[in-house]
Parts: sequence; structure tokens; C-alpha cells
Amino acid sequence: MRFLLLCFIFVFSFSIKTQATCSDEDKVPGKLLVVTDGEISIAQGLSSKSGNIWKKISSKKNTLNSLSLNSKTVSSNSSVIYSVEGVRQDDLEKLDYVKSVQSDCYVDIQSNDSLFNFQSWYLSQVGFSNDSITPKREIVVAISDTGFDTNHRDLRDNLWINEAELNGQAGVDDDGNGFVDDIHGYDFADDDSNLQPSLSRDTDHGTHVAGLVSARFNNSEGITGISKNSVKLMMLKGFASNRNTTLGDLLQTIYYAVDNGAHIINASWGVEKTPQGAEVAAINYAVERGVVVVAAAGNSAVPASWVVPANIKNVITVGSLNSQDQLSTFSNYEDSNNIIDFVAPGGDGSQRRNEAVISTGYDGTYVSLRGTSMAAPIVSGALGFLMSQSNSLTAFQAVFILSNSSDNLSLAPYLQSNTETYQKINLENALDYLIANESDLPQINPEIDPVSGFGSRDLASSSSSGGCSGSLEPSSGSIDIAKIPLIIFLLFPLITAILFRKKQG
Ligand SMILES: [Ca+2]
Ligand SMILES: [Ca+2]
Ligand SMILES: [Ca+2]
Repeated sequence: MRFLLLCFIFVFSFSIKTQATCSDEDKVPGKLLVVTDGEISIAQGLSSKSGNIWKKISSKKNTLNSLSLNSKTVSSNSSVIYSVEGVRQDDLEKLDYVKSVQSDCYVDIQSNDSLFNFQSWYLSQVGFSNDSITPKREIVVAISDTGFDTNHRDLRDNLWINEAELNGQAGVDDDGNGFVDDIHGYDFADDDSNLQPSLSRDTDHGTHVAGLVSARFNNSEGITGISKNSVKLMMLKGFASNRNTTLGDLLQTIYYAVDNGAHIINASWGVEKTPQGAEVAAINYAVERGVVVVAAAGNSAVPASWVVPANIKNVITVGSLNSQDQLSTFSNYEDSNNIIDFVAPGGDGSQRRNEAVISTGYDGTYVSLRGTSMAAPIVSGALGFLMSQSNSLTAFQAVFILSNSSDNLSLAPYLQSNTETYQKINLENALDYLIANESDLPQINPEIDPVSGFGSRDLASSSSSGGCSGSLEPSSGSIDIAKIPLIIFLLFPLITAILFRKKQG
């Protein structure tokens, strides 16, 4: 908080030099900030002014009530700042121990999450408001990823909890769902309940993605997730401790998420291929049950239609923007197959802007990464947040709203000239849209293609039709995909720009 205030003051002193006080609108009624030339003694008598309150702001906390204005300062070694209520400004200005008097002001951008300032570039870009807001219900977002620091102070209070396992016996599948001790999720790569990441080079990825969705909001710690505490995180580890990560393991995460109550699944991973039976079936399983799968578009600067699961019909696919609303240098892009549904901030490559997105890291740290892996959870968090603001909004209705309230950008891939229209999410507009239209939103029932992939924009957009055409690989399908060591090109940050790593003691 202190850090935030300092930054604010820094900006303030440069931008509004001539304006000593805030606008009338931003003034806090009846509250003044008073600088004295020392600490004030307790009143000699309470007769002259009663009902005033002096709350010390600088150094040690101290509150004085009903102070006599005839009080003298105890010492004049240093200035002391008080927040004062119940006294007129001109009465204060007459006092010999008062050095200055000013209005207190409401600060527009604020958070008590200490790293908020590092975050603000991308939060403001998607219309994130820092107002506290009460969710009408709790939404579950499943994070299908590399593994997690479930003890992270900025995550542990927002974890999904399987109560039967929490209150059950170790080593026993207490809820009979087929998985032993799955209290916060499961590790499908190692078939156990240990969710810790196992790859040394991938340790931060899952924790980072989870934090973007639902790091604890307003807990005086670290960062805030997009969903402002309205989302519980179901932690699903699908990546193995070596290169043998399989699509099969990752598809298991989707089934588990759907079967165990997730509303949204974030998949910040992919593999370059055309859709086939297994992955299409997994996505259809989710879609038929009203669960939205959000996938990263990929970081290879190629068409997003090359990547599973991004290219599967009804998957919500997310490309990456830099802070200037340009497609990130690395971001996969649209190639007229209507693959990319949304764009959101994900940083930029070092050849242009060298930007990254800060979030939670492994072992209680905070790290900055870039990639469409980071853009996707911003959309997942936005969808969860929208759903939490309504008692009945479905995940696909949330997609509909996000699509109809987004900002259209005409963008070309890095070093290319062919532009396409992309939809940048806008949380503020989305919430307004929900409030204005909640009673007459259409039912969104995505068309299920039982066989093939390709095409997704028809889902997110109210007007466009189809998008499901073209050269589909027939799903002849009985490849045992779980046995193939696929080269999952994790949509990893190309480079890990570590602003700092803050140990949590
Ligand atoms: Ca279980
Ligand atoms: Ca158990
Ligand atoms: Ca926080």
C-alpha cells in the first residue's frame, strides 16, 4: 500500500503541479490532512472544540478525540501528519503549530495488493476496475497446467476444495470419483495428488496462470487475479517431469474438471496439429455440459488454426496483445478460419517492447512471464468474474457477453500487413452489458460437431454463422494418443523475464 501511494504521489506531483488539491468531486467530505510541527499533546481541556478527531498518519498510529485547539505540540523535531475531522479549515490555519491544511482526496486507482502497480498496465488495458464487488455465487475455474504452488499466500485462500477429501482419510478415495486424496485437484501426469510442479524449467507456469485468474484480491499481498475472489481454482496438473507429457494426460484434466464441477477450463498449452477424435471428444464433453474451454493461441507467430486445442470448434481461443494494443510479436494469429475469439494482454517480445506480465510464481514468489499462456487466463478470469455477478449466467452466455462488449481492433501480425479484426476483452463494458441485459439474454447452445474440429467464432459472436468448414481431417480415430510422446509445445513464455522474485519468508 505504501508503495502504491508513493507511486501515486510521484505521478501526481508531475502531472498536476498547478492544482494543489483534488477536484471537488474527489474531495473527502469533512476530512482534512493537517501537517503540524510536532506531535500534539492531549487536550488541556475539552471545552473549546468537541467532537473532533485527529488521527495520526505518519509514524506510529495514534488517535486523539475531542482535542482542544489550545493544545501545544510536545516537540517540534519533525512534521507530523494528522487526518482531522470535525474542525473547520480556517480554524486550523490560525493555529501556530499547524504548518499546512489540505483536503483529503479519494484516489481513483487503488489496491492494497502491494504489487498492483506492476500489474496495472494490463489490468487497465482490459477495463479492470479495482472496486470491491460482492459475487452472487462462486465460480470454479480449472487450471490445466504444469503444477502449482498451492501454499502460495496469494493463492491458497482461493483454491477449490473437495470437501469429502478434505475431511476424509488419506489414501482413500472418499468421494468415490476415482481419484485418491484430490483435495484441490489432481496430478494426471504422475497419477497422484501431489500438485507441485515437477519440471525444473516449468516450475512457475501453472502457478502464474492460476494467479492471473484468481490471486487473492485486496489481501495486502502481491497481485490480484482478474476475478476478484469470485473464482475458486481447481488445480489440475497434466505435465510430466520430463518431455513425455502426453495429450492424453492433458485431456484427462478436461474430463476431471467437467465431472467435478468446473465452469471454465483454462488450457494454456497446445500442440501443432489438426483436430482429431480424442481432443474433439474431450472438448465436446465439456461443451455439451456447458463448460467452456479457454485455450492459448500459441507463441510461434503462425496461424492459430495450426494448434490443438486452439483450433477445435467451440474452444475459446485467445491471442496476445502488448501494452500498445498490438498483436504480440510471438502471438499466433487469425488466418480467416475464425479461430481466435479474443485477444488479451500477454506481453511482447524483446525484439520490440520486451514486456511481461507479473503474477504468482513457484515457492511463494512473483515472476513476470509473457505468452498467450498469460493472455488466456485473463479471459478465463473475466468469464468467471462475469458468471459470479449473476445467479444464472451460463459460461457460454458469459462468452456471448464478453464478445458483445469487447473492443474491436484491426491488427496485423508482427512484421506482416494483412489485418484481421480481433476482439479485445473489456471487463467494464462486459459488466455493464450484463447489468443492462441480464433478464433477456439468449440461451447459447453451441452446435456440437461430433467428429471434427475447426472454427469457434460462431460461438462467441451473436451474428456470424458457421465458421466450421474447410479441410477437416477425418477423425478415423483410434490412435491411442496417450501413448504418443507428443511434443507439446507448451505455450511457454519465450523468455522468462524475472522482474524480481520475492520470497515470502
Ligand atoms: Ca476422490
Ligand atoms: Ca482421501
Ligand atoms: Ca493479492
